[in-house]
Amino acid sequence: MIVFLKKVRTKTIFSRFEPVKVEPLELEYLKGVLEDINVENHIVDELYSLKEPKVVPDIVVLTGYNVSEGKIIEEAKKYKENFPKVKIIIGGVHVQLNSNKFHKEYVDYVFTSQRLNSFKNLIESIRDGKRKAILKGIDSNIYNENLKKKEWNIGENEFVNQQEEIIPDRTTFHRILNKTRFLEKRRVALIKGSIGCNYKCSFCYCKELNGGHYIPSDYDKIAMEIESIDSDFFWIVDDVLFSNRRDALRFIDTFKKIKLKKIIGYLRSDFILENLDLLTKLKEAGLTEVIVGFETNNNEELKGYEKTTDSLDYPKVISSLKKEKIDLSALFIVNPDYRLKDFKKLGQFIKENKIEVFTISILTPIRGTKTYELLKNDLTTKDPKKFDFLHLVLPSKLPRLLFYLAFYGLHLRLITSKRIWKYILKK
Ligand code: B12
Repeated sequence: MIVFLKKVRTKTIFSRFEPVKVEPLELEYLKGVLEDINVENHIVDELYSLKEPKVVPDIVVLTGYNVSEGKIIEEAKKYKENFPKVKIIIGGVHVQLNSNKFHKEYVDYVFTSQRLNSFKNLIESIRDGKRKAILKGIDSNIYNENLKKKEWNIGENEFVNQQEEIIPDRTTFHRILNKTRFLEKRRVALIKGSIGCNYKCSFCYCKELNGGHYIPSDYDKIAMEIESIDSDFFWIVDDVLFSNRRDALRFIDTFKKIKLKKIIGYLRSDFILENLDLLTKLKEAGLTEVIVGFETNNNEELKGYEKTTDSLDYPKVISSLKKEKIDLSALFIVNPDYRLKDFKKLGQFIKENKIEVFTISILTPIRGTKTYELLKNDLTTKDPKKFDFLHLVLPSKLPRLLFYLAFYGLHLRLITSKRIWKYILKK
């Protein structure tokens, strides 16, 4: 049996510059599952020119983010036309909460669950010719003898309630290692520790995943995984690296015991402020860069986002990170309601606090979130490709052209950043 594991990517304005280029870790997890049960498999990813071999696949697994929704469906159709006997499986974070968009005649299975053991069970049942009509966490397109046609059977909801003992297969990573980057930082591996998120920001998609069930990281497991990978930087992509002081202390304890590693991770500003005394120890334990979702310097907007942070704390957070020489990537959101004075206020904040590296997103309701439910009737487009955080998908107060000018104008400061220049020169 031969399985293709394919990440369907869509070029966005962001990905054209490719400031961040990393391994398709979700496919490496699926590869890990297949290697364990001795199933031949091939990762296909055009970003790294990993082409599919010239063989007939028995199963094609497709994954991709919201922007690739249309492209995933097109790919499924193309594969089914080229190889009529192939089974098409679709999964991944976008699919998990938007399964009905993929209920097409040329698709066979759609994963609403992220449980890797369910993936293993499905592959084994296809391989062994066992037909299970309805599987937990999987919608299946099955032939109905009475109706004489295929119909979609919706699988029961399924959540992951404890860490699964599955290790990603990093052969692909080691092939593409020298092409990976996080801005000026080269040779960057991804690490996933926790599942879901235990904060409740209204715009965020991640907290909705896994049915809202949060499973914390096991730092010993992460450290062991990191020690087995040949890389210079390790980006732990969990929504928050630590949600409380105890977690941070456990992290310091674990990472002090292993050879120093350079870690990039997400932290909240309130956590940093409440634990300023730990920053030196965190730096010594390997924390090299933190990504902080500040979102906005306007407390009214923060309240609307249910972010539960206070923008008056932000300057202290930024200066404390600088003092410890921990790099910062600051994340901001601009609202389509913004007038020129709001853009100016944000620009001033970035300048006054000397923020060297930042990204600014245009508030984009992602299907599956609370913000989406609130604003879905106001959307000006339904084209998935436009939901890349860099397009207006809601009506703006300013004329659109002026909005975009102000939005891109805010980014001009980035050309004064040493880190950005390092990235450009290295590229
Ligand atoms: C790193 C990252 C990236 C990297 C790419 C990472 C990669 N793996 O290739 C970069 C920086 C390039 C990127 C870009 C974008 N990203 Co991004 N990214 C992330 C981030 C931080 C981590 C993703 C990751 O690699 N996780 C590690 C893997 C292993 O975890 P996982 O995907 O959850 O997979 C697990 C399970 O879900 C399951 N699983 C996954 N796939 C499948 C498939 C099957 C069949 C099965 C059974 C199971 C399964 O198994 C895995 C192991 O547990 C997430 C936020 C987050 N904290 O998760 C956002 C996130 C995935 N990105 C998002 C978005 C929107 C984008 C962009 C479109 C926009 C943008 N400006 O960021 C672009 C466009 C990319 C493109 N051209 O297609 C959204 C996706 C929303 C959605 N509905 O699709 C997220 C959730 C952020 C958010 N809160 O909105 N991203």
